[in-house]
Amino acid sequence: SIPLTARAAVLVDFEKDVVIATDHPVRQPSELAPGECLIKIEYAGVCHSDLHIRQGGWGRKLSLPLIGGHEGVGHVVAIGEHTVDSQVKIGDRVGIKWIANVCMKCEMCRKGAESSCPLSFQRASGYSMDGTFADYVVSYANYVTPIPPSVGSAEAVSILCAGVTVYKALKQTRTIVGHWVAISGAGGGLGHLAVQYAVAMGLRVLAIDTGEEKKKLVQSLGAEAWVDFMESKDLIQDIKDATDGLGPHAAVIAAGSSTPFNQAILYLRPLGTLVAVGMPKDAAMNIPIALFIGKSLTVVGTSVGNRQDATEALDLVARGKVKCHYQEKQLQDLNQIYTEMEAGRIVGRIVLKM
Ligand code: 8ID
Ligand code: ZN
Repeated sequence: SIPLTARAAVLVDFEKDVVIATDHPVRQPSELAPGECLIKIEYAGVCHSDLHIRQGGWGRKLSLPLIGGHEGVGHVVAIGEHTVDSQVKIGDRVGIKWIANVCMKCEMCRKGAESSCPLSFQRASGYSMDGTFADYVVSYANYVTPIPPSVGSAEAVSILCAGVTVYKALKQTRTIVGHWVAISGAGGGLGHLAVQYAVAMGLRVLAIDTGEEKKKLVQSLGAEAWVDFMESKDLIQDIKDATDGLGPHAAVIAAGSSTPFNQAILYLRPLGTLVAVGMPKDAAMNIPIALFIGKSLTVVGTSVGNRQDATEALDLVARGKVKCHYQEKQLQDLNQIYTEMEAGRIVGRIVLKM
């Protein structure tokens, strides 16, 4: 049976910690609209985007109170009456992604660019609707992601944002086997998964981040070269030196700061591609136009991925090519986790066991 209230981490004020409520109302099965489903969350991953949102960094027009979180795995416990052609049934284990739902009808959706569906921006988990930092979450029966039976929920959860995002980003690097790709933010949640997807794609990885622990992690995951952005005296030269003197063929920037974007323009090999993933607030890319043209660079922005990208990203986990390195915490630790994340002290990902 579904309880009337349960736990949820509620953002009520951008200036304050989130409130860990124990008596948050749970939408009852009879209250679900057609197409909606109720999911009992087992694990929720903590993404830096949640922190940007929590701090009001992506705008303060969001309607509060808001429950954050957009990586979730749990079981379907109810489906709205009159839901047609539901892709899931009660008891199924499914994942919740950043995009909670799209229209499936517009030009972008028809092209598979679901993250660019104008509707999807109104239906983002933990942003424009309540997200996964709760025992129970309402989502959409035809948009949740089935989790492969062989993948544990804790291993799967961060693939639903971090994994799918970097997998899709790497697909847009215009690289082939043997090319160098720089992963900036390589020791973080997105970055450490990017290193593994890149290796699985046959790319040579140059990892950029800071600190011994992150260095050890990315090297264990197959990064061939490492540059510490805090210690390097000449980051551009060090990166070029590590990649045949010419610089990497592509760079995936998965750090929430503008500096690494601007550096990539300088160190990329001619004909190189910069794939922008990190979303620092109020930041702009500084691209010297003559250099951009002279090197014939490409700059690509990318936002999460579509349902097929999510399925493929999970499949690579099921096949043992990619493994999320996570630390398990509790919902009540969320404020402390945000403090650690802000300080850049988290290696890999943090997942909350609900
Ligand atoms: O769809 C998208 N585009 C998408 C999806 C999900 C997340 C974008 N994001 C964005 C987040 O909003 C955030 O801005 O990607 C960024 C990274 O998210 P994350 O992986 O969840 O953050 P993290 O775990 O804190 O890792 C960030 C890493 O970047 C390093 C830090 O040391 C940390 O390990 N870093 C920083 I901050 N500055 C750096 C620099 N100058 C840097 N690494 C290299 N060079
Ligand atoms: Zn995310």
